[in-house]
Amino acid sequence: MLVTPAIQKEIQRRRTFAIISHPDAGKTTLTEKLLYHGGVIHETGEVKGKSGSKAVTSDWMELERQKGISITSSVMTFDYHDLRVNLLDTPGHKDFSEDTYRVLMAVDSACMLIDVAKGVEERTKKLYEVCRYRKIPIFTFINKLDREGKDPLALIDEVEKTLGMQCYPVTWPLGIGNRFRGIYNRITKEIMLYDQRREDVGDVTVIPFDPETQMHLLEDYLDTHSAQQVKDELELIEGALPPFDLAAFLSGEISPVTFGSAKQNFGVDIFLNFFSKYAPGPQPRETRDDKSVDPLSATFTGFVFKIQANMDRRHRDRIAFMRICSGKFERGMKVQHARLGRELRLAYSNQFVAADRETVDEAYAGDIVGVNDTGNFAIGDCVASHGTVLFEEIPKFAPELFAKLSVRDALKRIKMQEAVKHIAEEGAIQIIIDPLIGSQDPILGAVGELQFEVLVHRLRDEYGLEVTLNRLPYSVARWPRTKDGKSVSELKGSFQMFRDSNDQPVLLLNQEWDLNWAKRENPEVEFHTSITRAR
Ligand SMILES: Nc1nc2c(ncn2[C@@H]2O[C@H](COP(=O)(O)OP(=O)(O)OP(=O)(O)O)[C@@H](O)[C@H]2O)c(=O)[nH]1
Ligand SMILES: [Mg+2]
Repeated sequence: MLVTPAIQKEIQRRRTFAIISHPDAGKTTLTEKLLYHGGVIHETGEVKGKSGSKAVTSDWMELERQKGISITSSVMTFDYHDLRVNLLDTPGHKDFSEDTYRVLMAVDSACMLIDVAKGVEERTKKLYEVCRYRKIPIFTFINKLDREGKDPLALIDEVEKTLGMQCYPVTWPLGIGNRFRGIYNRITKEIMLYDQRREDVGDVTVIPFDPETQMHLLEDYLDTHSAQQVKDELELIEGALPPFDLAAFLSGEISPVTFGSAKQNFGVDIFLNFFSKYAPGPQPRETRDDKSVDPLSATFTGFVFKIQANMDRRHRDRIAFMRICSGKFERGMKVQHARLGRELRLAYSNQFVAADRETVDEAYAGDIVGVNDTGNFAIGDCVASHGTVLFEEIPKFAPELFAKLSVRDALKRIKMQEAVKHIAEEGAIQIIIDPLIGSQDPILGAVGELQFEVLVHRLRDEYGLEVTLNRLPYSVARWPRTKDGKSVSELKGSFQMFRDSNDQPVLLLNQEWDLNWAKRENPEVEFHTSITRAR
């Protein structure tokens, strides 16, 4: 059964997307400018701003502000014309990439940022591969045009060759760095003139421009060399490019490219307008039994892709971020929780702009709602208003760094254990227990160094705990399983077994070499890099 036409209309106006890239390309800066255009904020804070300037909205966590990098993904909802946009700003640093990968499970499209001077960087490449694998359509935004960088044609060529994806330039830059004079919008056949001194973002001079007959106009705005270069470039792309192929975009084969400067809020509105015209609405979701859930289905379904503790520290809250996959969400509704196998009432639900929240009474497929949680939800959990639904599993990375924590004030040990458990539920660190020692002194596993740094900082900042981290020599974690998926708690070859937070046996080893040995000794056992949270 499908939803009513009114609900259908709501679902179809949802656009949910993530901004992804290598660190520092300008994702958070672009996010801010998009929020500005969406009317959510009226003044944009400078990233890594000087003291006194307004802090960035989507980097709301204390440590993000100190370091000037994004540590955790952040959800922002705003209206733009007829659309309800759910935007997810993701961290670029590889130590937080698990968070970014999870976000990519929850979106229908992505905007990939490229720094004009740096081109396609390593993390961007990895994230692109995830999008490609999941067939997520990708917009490309080439950022920092106000700085010197690569020639646009060379960049397009680099994107096409390194990523193996075709580009469709929607706009074209007129000059770069000191010679940056504006952007030509190929769709509307207009030039937007760039003036760094302009007071208001709306203060942009727009002139109609037809490259077929008006190339001479370029000389009015650009120096002779740049004018000639742009002429040559435009002749080339106008002659060689077929019209925009929407189907090829939606299947992830071609990417529309816009140029701009997020910092100067230039070219951002062109991207947003193009996005609102072509970004796909909520897409069907695959389930574990190879079925597909139609977003317009009358049954409400959703899954949790992110958990965040202490967004509101005073209340020590815990928010489970849920992507709605089908139907309509109503606050207070009862849902079937697949992992727990029981009914649950979703009593408190919020919609977010970074850390600011508003109670939400209704939401629709495509939306992301933050449900206040008292411990019922784990990442990957699925809910449905009727029956049981299990969506694809969310990948979990094997930790590669291990440590133990000690707290200076011995009386605060219990408090520390609770705090660590709280933060571990977000999925950034994993708790592993040595059965001989017990749960009072756990081993912590992380994928990257920065996660440990964040943990120590948050324990101090959010819980008032001064802790010391003592690194352990392990570097490999594997979950031993039989061929038919049952856990194995004893291995041949005198290996010590640990237990994870779901009480599953896990093997910790110092190096890959030890793993090879374990495999040789136990040929009938499979050594998994991760297991699902669901028991
Ligand atoms: N000149 C110039 N600087 C920019 C532009 N966009 C962003 N920046 C600067 O680049 C730096 C990084 O910007 P962020 O927005 O924090 O980058 P990010 O991609 O969110 O970084 P992570 O979240 O840590 O991966 C900041 O100093 C910004 O001010 C731009 O268009 N021009
Ligand atoms: Mg950022």
